Amino acid sequence: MAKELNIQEATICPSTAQMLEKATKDGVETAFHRANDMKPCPIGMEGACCKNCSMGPCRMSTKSPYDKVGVCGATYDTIASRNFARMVAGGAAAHTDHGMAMLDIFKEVVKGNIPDYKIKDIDKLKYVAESIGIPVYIEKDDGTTQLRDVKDIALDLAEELEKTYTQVEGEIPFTKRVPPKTLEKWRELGIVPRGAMREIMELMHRTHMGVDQEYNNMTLHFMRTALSDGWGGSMVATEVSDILFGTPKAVRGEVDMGCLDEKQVNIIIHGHEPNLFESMIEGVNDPKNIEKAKSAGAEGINLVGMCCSGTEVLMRHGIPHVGNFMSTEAVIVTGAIDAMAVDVQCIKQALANLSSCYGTKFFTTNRRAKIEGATHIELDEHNPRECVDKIIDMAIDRFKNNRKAKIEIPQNRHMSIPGFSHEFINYMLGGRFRASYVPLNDNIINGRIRGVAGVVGCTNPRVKHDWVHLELVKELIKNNVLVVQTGCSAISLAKYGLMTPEAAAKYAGPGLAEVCETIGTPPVLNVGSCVDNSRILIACAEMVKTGGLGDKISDLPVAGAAPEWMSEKAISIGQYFVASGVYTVFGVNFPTIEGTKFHDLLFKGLDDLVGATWDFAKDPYEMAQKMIAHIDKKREALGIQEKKERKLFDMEDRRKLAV
Ligand code: SF4
Ligand code: MSK
Repeated sequence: MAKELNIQEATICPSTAQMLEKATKDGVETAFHRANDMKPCPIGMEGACCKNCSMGPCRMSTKSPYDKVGVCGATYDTIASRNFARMVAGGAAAHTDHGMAMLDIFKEVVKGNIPDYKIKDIDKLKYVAESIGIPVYIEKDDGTTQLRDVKDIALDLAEELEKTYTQVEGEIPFTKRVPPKTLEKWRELGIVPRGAMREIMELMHRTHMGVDQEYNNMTLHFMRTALSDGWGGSMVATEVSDILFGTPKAVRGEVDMGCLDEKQVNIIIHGHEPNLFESMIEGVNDPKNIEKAKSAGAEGINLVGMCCSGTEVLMRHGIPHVGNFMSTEAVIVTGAIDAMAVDVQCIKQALANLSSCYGTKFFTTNRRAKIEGATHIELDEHNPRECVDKIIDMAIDRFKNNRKAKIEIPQNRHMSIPGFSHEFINYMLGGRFRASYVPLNDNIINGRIRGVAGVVGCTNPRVKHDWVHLELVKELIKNNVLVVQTGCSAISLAKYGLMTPEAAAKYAGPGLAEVCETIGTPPVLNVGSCVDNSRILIACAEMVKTGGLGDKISDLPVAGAAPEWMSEKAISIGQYFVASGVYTVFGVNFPTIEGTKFHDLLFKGLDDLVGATWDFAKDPYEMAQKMIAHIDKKREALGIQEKKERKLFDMEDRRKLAV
């Protein structure tokens, strides 16, 4: 019999809790219930089970992992490092395949084969092209310069960026953005990534039975693979999406389930790639579709987002966002959703069944991701409106004919200010003509800002939903650490009001609050979806370039965390941050056993190689303390631990000058 779910222990999100109560009354279950009923396998959780061949599966003892070896003789360190490597491969493949899909669309748009999309941000196109050495201007015979044809720049860019995936030898294009000293270290270690296809293929080969059975060697290669995600596939996804759909700038955008409206046709887009959502925005604003909705008795069409698809358009257009990963089922329980359309990644299979319980139309739209029980309407990038209009029609039909389930919409909605792309942070700090990171670095040097933390990643029913994110971030900003966020974590914080400028006075320490009030920003910045962690890498590179904080990413007083992570993508992200030089702490659980050689390599040994390590803490306060201690250690090493203003050249200095 199913164990009773303690809702107060499951989530702190009032909307999700209200819907879990309703789910109980309605007799339906969610991932919270299933996690409550299913204990995680302790052996798998610690990376101690190998099923890479049919002589196994072989399970090591988690109490004494060196007591036995697998049938082939594989030790715990081999098994755990292979399992970890395969998680990196899975995560990196997801991000890079997403990036490649965006690049495919970009090429077709540039060639004029997709009239629905165009290059929206020419400045971004120029910036990205220049950053990897593609000429943007040509010199004319009379010595003056002229902007090249935009189409030519775009075609050159597409060709160059394709190497991110296919390059067999050499270094992928965005390594040109890596601070030189960090890149030098990678070259010494032999971990500068080639194309992601090559790295992932090699990683899958190495982890096959009987290949790489030396955990140090395995670790070097999964770091290389992770870097091909962070500085490769993910970065391409972000940059190309900005060029096509616009680079985010601060906008107002509401979050939480109160953004649903019983009187309108409610459509949710959930997943990751932004093109489905961008086309849906066009579709719901088409007067023909609005008219159809009105003739069905609705006041209009209410389009909202979830998960990272939602964050993409919250960032670019301020489209309301109704919840993160652990709220995707709860939102269906409202009964108010007429249609949910999904593309790829983080889509729970249970959504199909649950939707049918409430009469919600549930659509898959991507050829790579079908779900049993879902209606598949494939999105053809060349004619996206065909798919989108069909989904809108079916949503209107559900509104009109099948709203039989009792509707209950939690009345919680909160204002947030997302949109902090690297470009907007640059602009916000220095204005249009003096755009730069100098004010950020100066405020870190003078101690008003202690450091910067990236708090990112999923939500997970194995811990109290949203609570670990919220408490960690509150603790960090209270200690004057500026927080940047992506993915589901960003939505957690937006729901508790921390992504508004007013939150600075309420929650931030005095130094951070003063800086936020001066420039008018929240103390917690939403920089985008999970592929947009690449924006944080770019920000780190920019901080190094701006000066005063060392010459490598590993010198910066920064730290990363994924306190409620669940996906392989999170492991890949964590690994590319560590390999880039950012100390990173994970919560929930960590797939290694403390005291083993592989665990020690990840948690200590990597410091000698890349200047950063992994760490683990379940408790948000302990996690914050670890991150702050790391930031302080870096400040100490930089000689900026004592609070001091940047000294201007004063009269006394002048008098000391020998004339
Ligand atoms: Fe067991 Fe070795 Fe096969 Fe893994 S590869 S299942 S450890 S025999
Ligand atoms: S959606 S990977 S649950 S952040 Fe990007 Fe959220 Fe994690 Fe998926």
